This record gives sequence, C-alpha cells and structure tokens, in this order.
Amino acid sequence: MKLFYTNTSPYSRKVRITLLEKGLEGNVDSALCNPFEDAAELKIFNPLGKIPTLVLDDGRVVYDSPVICEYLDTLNTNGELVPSSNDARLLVNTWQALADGIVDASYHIVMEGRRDESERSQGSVERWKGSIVDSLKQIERQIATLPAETTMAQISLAAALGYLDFRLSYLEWRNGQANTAAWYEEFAKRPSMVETQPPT
Ligand SMILES: N[C@@H](CCC(=O)N[C@@H](CS)C(=O)NCC(=O)O)C(=O)O
Repeated sequence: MKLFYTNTSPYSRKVRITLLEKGLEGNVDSALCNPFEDAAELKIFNPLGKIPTLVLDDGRVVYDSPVICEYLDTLNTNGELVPSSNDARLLVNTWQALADGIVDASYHIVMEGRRDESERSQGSVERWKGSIVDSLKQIERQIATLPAETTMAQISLAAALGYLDFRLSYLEWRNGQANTAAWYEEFAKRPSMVETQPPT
C-alpha cells in the first residue's frame, strides 16, 4: 500500500495514528506529498487532489480519512477501532464526525489566513471559531461517554486537539475544558501520538 500524506495534515495524522495502533505501519510505503505544490501523481489516483489518499497493492484507491481508517481496521484484529455492533459503531462514527468537523473548521481558518488579506472573510472565520468552541463544549460534557477501549473516536479526537495545538494554539482550547484536557494529556503519551507529532 502507498499512503500520500504530509506531516502537518491532521487528516493524515489520523490515518498514521491508526496505522501505528493497528501495527500496520510496515505494510505502507509513505509518499510525502504537498497537495498544493506537487499534486500531479496524487491526482492520478484521487481527482480531488487531497491527502490522505491510500493506494492498495491491487490498484484500488481509498479516500477520505474515515474510509481509509475503516479499511485499515479490517486488515487485522489488533483492536477493533470501528466496532462491528451497530450502537457502538454509531457512537464511534459520530465522535469521529464531530472531531473531523473541528479539524474542518480549523483547517478552513488556517487556509483563510493564507489568502490575501483583502480576500479574507472575518465573518467566516468567526463562524468556524464558533463551531470549534461549541464542539469543544459538547466534547467536555460527553468525554465520559468515550468507549473504554481505543477506537476511531479517541484517535479522531486526539488528531483534532493536536491540530488545535499545532495551528490554532491562540484559541487556548484547554480553557474551560479541564476533563478533555486531562483525557488528551494521557492519550497524547501513546507512541502512536508521539511518533506522529507535527514538526515544530
Ligand atoms: N475530508 C477529507 C479532507 C482531506 C483534506 O482536506 N486534506 C487537505 C490537507 S490537510 C488537502 O488535501 N487539501 C488540498 C486541497 O484542499 O486542495 C479527509 O478526511 O481525508
């Protein structure tokens, strides 16, 4: 398998944490690829030109990050990151959607900051910030409902909080989020998190 990714992409980090948690990192050739600078090969496989994109040995192409992680989870029985039972799967997938939504809003803010100042929309930035703040409040209320075992819920949440630290530290997301912060402090010690930390 070949994974197109960057070290700074939060969606790619989620996939890379998943690979490490499943013990599958040795099965994947890594292809560092900045989609904004060298997308030519990537676009052969993914017309959206987005990372992460996973190319399987039989030529099939898998994206986006939730689909890749669900696929990786089927490859062995080292933990069940996407539960097979309906209720548990619904819970985990909804956690993943919430965490990915925080990443989406954060990524939009980062990209907006890279536009020419005259093209930026402060209104959109405020709306994305509002989504992040409200989502964090909900997570703080619901943190005790995370599954006991490690799943895509925790992996997605950790990738999202890690991205806030990496790109939007000025939001100081830990303020008022003591339970989430305590949970993250522990989860961030896992080797899969340490190994995939974005460059400083
Ligand atoms: N929903 C997608 C989002 C992927 C995504 O937007 N990746 C960014 C990098 S962090 C990208 O490739 N951007 C290139 C572009 O927007 O053209 C996923 O979960 O994989």
